[in-house]
Amino acid sequence: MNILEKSSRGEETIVAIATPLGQGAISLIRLSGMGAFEVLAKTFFPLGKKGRALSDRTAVLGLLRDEKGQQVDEVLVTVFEGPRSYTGEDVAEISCHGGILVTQKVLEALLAAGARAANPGEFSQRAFLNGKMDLTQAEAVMDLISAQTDLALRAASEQLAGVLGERLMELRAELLSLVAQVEAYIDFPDEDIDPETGELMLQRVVKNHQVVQSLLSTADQGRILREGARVVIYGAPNVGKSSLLNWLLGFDRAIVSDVAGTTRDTLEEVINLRGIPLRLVDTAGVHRSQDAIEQQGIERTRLQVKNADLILRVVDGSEAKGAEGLVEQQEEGRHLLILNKSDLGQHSDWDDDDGIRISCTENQGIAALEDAIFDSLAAEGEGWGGSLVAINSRHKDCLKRASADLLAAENGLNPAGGGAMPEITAMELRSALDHVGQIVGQVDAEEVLGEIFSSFCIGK
Ligand SMILES: Nc1nc2c(ncn2[C@@H]2O[C@H](COP(=O)(O)OP(=O)(O)OP(=O)(O)O)[C@@H](O)[C@H]2O)c(=O)[nH]1
Ligand SMILES: [Mg+2]
Repeated sequence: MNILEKSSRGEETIVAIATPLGQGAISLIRLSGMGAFEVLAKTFFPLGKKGRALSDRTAVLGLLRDEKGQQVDEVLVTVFEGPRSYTGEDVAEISCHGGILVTQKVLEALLAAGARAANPGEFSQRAFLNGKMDLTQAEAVMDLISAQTDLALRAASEQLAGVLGERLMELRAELLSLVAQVEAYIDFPDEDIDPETGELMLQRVVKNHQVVQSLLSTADQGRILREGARVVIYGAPNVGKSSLLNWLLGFDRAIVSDVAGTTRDTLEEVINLRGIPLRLVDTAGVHRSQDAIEQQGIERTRLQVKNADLILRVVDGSEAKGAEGLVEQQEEGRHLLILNKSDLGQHSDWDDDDGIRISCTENQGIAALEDAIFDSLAAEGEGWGGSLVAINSRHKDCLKRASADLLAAENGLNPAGGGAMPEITAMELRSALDHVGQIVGQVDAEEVLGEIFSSFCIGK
């Protein structure tokens, strides 16, 4: 059958330029919807043998004409018959020459032929609605596009392959069977859950709660891969903080001098450390200062330290402890002690400290430092090596709610709590089930969908 003759089945057909706007070898324009082939038939005229038919998944060369019959470009068209396509609908991909104007003209011709301009993310939204992918996979498409480092890319491709979705579906299946088990009791109002069964149920709830917790523990890792880890270089004046920033960056970004108080403002640069994006922040040295400008700088340092994923606490290892006059700040979270200026020898005060010994001027210790940063940013017990499940903030929010539901169910089922009311436990488990379902998109909450897909780029 010639696909161009296939009749429309009434779905709105969307069109968008799928490649970035700019000059290039080719641009790709994508059409999707039950009327996609009809729109194509009005605008695309295959070259070559007379009456050449377009067939599924075969590229065909032809001319694209506007509504007046004017030739716009010579293009290559590939059609994908639904449901075997990205969106699950009939899809046509038109490759034209990669000029800004010519691409725009092709788009206009397709719009004039009856297609509508797609909204951001609408192709992926349709793919989700047509069951081609779950929500975590659809989100992974965007992560994949915006990935800046190898590890971020790997995490996104694993999520796109459905690794996270599968874990969540298993969790959901478990919860569903638990709900069924508890609800069976509701049908017999006179019966309480007997202690033995109650104990078994409690164990199952606890097990599922652990799965939720372990997924939640990947949230930081996910944020770090998507947005970069905030690594703040912190310490007294003159210990070599700016030297360390320059050294890790590979060029002289910050001013280095032997005058204490050289850095006054915070300074941020992004580097790729073995696949992890790092937002490295150099700060003003912290000490007691009477200088008003320096005090402002120190205040900024404090704010940076507060929001850090990792603090690199730099000291001059050749000097006695405390000689630097560092005013310690209550440091929360992870930090690494770095003993700089190892080329000048080590003061005996530091002999018992575990810190990483480096010399910025002599290029010593960088590998050990990178190892330590890399390891300390990995999720606890997970590391960066294995499967890279890394949830995003939306997943985290849903999982937190599920976790609270499961905790409530646990308390209800706990014999110490005086026996469970099956109705309440069932309700709590159902709520947990809903929250897990929202992550993969098993619950239809339209606002959630709208919010997710509107952050996509057009044509995706
Ligand atoms: N010998 C030696 N000197 C170093 C080393 N690292 C830095 N220095 C010197 O220490 C001095 C201070 O370095 P900076 O990097 O400006 O120190 P800072 O911690 O940023 O100082 P402030 O910005 O004033 O807080 C400079 O003269 C550097 O050349 C090192 O590993 N060995
Ligand atoms: Mg400095």
